[in-house]
Amino acid sequence: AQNRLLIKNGKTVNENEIVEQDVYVEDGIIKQLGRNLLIPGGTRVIDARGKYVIPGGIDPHTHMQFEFMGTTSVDDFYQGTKAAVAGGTTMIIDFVVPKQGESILDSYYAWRQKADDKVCCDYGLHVALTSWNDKVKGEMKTLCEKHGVNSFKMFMAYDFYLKDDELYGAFQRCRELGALAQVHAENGLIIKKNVEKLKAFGVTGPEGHEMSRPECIEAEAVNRACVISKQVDCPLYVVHVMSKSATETLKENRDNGTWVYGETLAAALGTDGSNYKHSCWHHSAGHILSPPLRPDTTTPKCLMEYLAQDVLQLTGSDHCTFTREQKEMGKGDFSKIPNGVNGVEDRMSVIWEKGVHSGIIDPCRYVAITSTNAAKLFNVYPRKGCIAVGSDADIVVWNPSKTRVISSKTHNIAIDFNIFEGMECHGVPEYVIVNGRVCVDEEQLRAVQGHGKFVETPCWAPFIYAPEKMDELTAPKNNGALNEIELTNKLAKIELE
Ligand code: DUC
Ligand code: ZN
Ligand code: ZN
Ligand code: ZN
Repeated sequence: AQNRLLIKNGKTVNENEIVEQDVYVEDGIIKQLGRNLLIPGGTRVIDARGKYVIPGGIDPHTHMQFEFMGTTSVDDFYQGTKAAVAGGTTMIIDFVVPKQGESILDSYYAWRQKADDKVCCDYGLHVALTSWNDKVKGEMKTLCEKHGVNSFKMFMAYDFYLKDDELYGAFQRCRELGALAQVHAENGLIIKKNVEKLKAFGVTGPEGHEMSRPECIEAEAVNRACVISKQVDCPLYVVHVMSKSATETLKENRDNGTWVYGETLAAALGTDGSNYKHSCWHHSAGHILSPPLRPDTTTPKCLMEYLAQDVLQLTGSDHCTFTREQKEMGKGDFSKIPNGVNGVEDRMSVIWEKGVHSGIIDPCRYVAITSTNAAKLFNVYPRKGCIAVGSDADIVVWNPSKTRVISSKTHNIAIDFNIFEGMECHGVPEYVIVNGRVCVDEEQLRAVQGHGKFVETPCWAPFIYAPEKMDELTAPKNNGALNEIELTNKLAKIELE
């Protein structure tokens, strides 16, 4: 009876409550919750006594087999999702990143082709806008209406960044379509200048990376994106918030009426910028991602506290893996070190360790920031992101009293390095159930290539996450944005005077 499963004696955790109850699964769906359930004979029973039964992790930020900075990230959709499952993540949302000028629709199809037959768990897609024109505008509509895409990412750094007027147009289009605008927030223009300056000064090593992109460069871009989104009145999602000042900027804008969500990364919570000073070149280069880890070593704890306070709402991995050899493309020029780190496998453990085990968040908040909030914001809730009757059986039996040590010797990803090397993590995913199938069984990985499928993420998600914003849809409140009512009033006043 592969298709029937009873998880007994555990504590189910949702964002709002912990309940001692059993979970009965049939044909990939949660069918019953409670004690003393009536179950057909031949059902497999998993004993979860003393363990938490949590919704499978949703990683809203990955880059599998991504062509970037002259090379391709090595975890493909098979190995990357296999590793995800090993770590207790049962859905990823990857980024389609079209070449500049390429049709975003064609690029989307290409991503589907890369992923569909390979994925071990369900996946969704965001689409990046690397150019801005009428064709892109038209294809955005098609992606939203026909292909289950509800989020578009704009880079403010890298060669393919959008300029402010283009961001404005893209945000406006997102607003029209009910999609979520996402930004990679760093000031690309200033980074370029800084790289030139540092090189002229003779800085070539990995330490130059963070020096060229300090916190203020991130905070400035967060502010600019917030200001534009407020003027356009569209919801905004800042991916990979990596610093205190960027978070504070985000908070300040939200407090002033900007509709903005913030995601931070397992990397930012589990490690820090002191690694760029490591004597081993490969070690430093291995930690390079953008925005970078921060030299202020109190940052990880601070970001966790921001997650606890709902200043930040979600956690991703930005999983984008390059081997030592690939990183060597930047030997002698830090700006050519491919940007990216691991995280899809270890995110759940790292956040449990740094968040729950260290007493900053409780298991409910843990579920919210690793799963529920992503499900809500990308509109797959309550199908995913909770333990509820009718939901997909994406479930993790989490044993909080076991520990494991993260190591590249035992990890399931394709690189010969792990940014969390040596970290002892309390909390182990003992069973990981993906669409009703036991894919980690007593800690043994049994992921199945092609078991996952593409999951459509329909539009209007941000409005569903924040129902009070529904009003604004029909009658925009004036949050400081220049709107027609405001303008008419102002002009009328001028005429009277
Ligand atoms: N940052 C990274 O470090 N890697 C992939 C893309 C990005 O924005
Ligand atoms: Zn990014
Ligand atoms: Zn070395
Ligand atoms: Zn990314």
